[in-house]
Amino acid sequence: MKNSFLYPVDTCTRRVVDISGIWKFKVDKNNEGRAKGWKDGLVDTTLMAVPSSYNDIFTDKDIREHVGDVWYETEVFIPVEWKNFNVDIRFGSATHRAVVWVNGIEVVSHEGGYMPFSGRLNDVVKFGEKNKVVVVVNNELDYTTIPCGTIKTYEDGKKILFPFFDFFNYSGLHRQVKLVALPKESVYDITVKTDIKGKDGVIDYEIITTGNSDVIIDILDEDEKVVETGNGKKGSITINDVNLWKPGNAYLYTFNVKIVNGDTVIDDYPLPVGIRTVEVKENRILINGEPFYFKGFGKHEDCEYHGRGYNPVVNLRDFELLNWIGANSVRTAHYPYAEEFMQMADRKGLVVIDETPAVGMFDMLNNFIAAGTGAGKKTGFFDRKEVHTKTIVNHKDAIRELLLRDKNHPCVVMWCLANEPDTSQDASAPYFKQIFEYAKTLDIQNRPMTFTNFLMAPFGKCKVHEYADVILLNRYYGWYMQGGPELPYAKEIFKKELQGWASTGKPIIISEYGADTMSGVHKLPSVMWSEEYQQEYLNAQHEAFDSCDNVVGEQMWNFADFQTTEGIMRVNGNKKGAFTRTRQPKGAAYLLKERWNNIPDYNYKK
Ligand code: GCB
Repeated sequence: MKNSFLYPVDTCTRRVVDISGIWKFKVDKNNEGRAKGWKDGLVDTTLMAVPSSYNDIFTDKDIREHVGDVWYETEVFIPVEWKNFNVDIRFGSATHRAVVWVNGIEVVSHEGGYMPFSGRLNDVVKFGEKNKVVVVVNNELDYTTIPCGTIKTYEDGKKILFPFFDFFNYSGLHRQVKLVALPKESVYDITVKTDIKGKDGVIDYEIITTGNSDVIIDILDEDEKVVETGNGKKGSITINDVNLWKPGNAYLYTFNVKIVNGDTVIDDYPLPVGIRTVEVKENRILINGEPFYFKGFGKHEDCEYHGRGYNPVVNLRDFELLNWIGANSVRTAHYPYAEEFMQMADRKGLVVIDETPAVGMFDMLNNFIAAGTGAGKKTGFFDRKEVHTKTIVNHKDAIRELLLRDKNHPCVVMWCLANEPDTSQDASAPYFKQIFEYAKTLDIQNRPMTFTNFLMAPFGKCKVHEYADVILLNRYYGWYMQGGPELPYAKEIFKKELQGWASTGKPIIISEYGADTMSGVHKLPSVMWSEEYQQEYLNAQHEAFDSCDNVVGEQMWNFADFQTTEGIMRVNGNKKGAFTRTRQPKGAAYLLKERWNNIPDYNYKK
């Protein structure tokens, strides 16, 4: 069996040791490490923090912008008493791909930068001794990878990466690395689906184990009292007088699975479960049967020095700010976030639209060059053959892994399968027909599935929206178009487009709207980039949303300022944050707080 996607936890049958920390590090400047056997051990190394992006730690621009392989090494002690366990090394993520060797032997490789993966160590480690772990991480992107980008190679061999997306291509070991000791017969996967029947809650479940011993289940409440029990690998358990998982008011039960042989416990795994329902009914999204209104942000995993590396302090600060501002939801733009983020969202009752890393399915670079030089015509991402043969395979893998990892989180109420693909192209339709059909087979909870539509495929031009259960719009009327003195007209144009989308009868969420704003720049009367303009812009957008009954949510872009590739459109990053990169409020944060405190979670639009 491959990777179990269950989050590693210590129980009476399992052991987890976090081996993150300071590791040895080496940038493979001449791309020679694989041929020269660096897998056996690195020489002339420097130091690196794990987890973190490696980009913003050094003062050397060549390392920050490095395209290709970087190498990591550490030593791990494997206790003798683990001989009777299955011993795995588990990476929370490696962006965008990695190969792992232990004592010179390959134990696992993984494609895709935002998912956990693990390799089995039993046959390659010395028990009771130290063992050498070497990892190569590669950050190259092309038209077939998820996300997408392209590389330009200069004559001297230097590679420059051009991501087809608007965030810095942070790379490295971004999440914790752990050793996991599992019993030989263990719980491999759990899938739950919850329902509400009057005052009771129902959990339908399916469990996969690696053996044939009996399985029993205890359902514990938040006081750790057993409230229900069950047995068998598949079944249904009813909880009387259930406490529901509600936005802003989460209640989590523990679905505790034990593999037993008589009185002996072979394995023990606790899964947090929240009882809630999600459905789309006409132009509304119902959570626990009531029409929900999404208030919040598109976010990023981004902060100074750590880059995209998981940082528990920033994670907690972000939850504090989301609570302060009255947000009830976020979209994990533009990739799956750390498992610890999802766990916190479950605990805090934050509603999540969970996004794959399928971003950049738009031929930005070629179209930009064509526009600048007048040469050539628009090239279409979906006109490329390899997109329909290779990209689609990687895209499906990314969806499959995301659903495996996040399927049981009560916070996840919707799957966003791609951000701003070029759906103005005819050739995008058959591609996404396949993507949606595939994704629909994976979620037994049958949650709504969608993608974000971009402004170059407006109503009437988009070829893909029919497959989406909910329309997600990223719109910048008043910023990228009709900005400054045209703002009053921008609003009216937006209202008109919304009426078009409303005619589909589907619910609409404005999944991005925002204006770049330099914190501390004030101007009366306003000009673009000033704090005053950001607030006027937001008021205009909100008026448009309130004019359309089908709009059931607003997620401002972005929660905080974030780092991007350098260029003439960005001043040390994207500045559309309601908060600065160091998580302090701009004036707009107070405006949003005021508005969102006056919008109820439920039944905003009757
Ligand atoms: C978008 C993208 C997002 C960008 C944003 C912007 O539509 O989805 O990644 O950062 O626009 O600020 O331009």
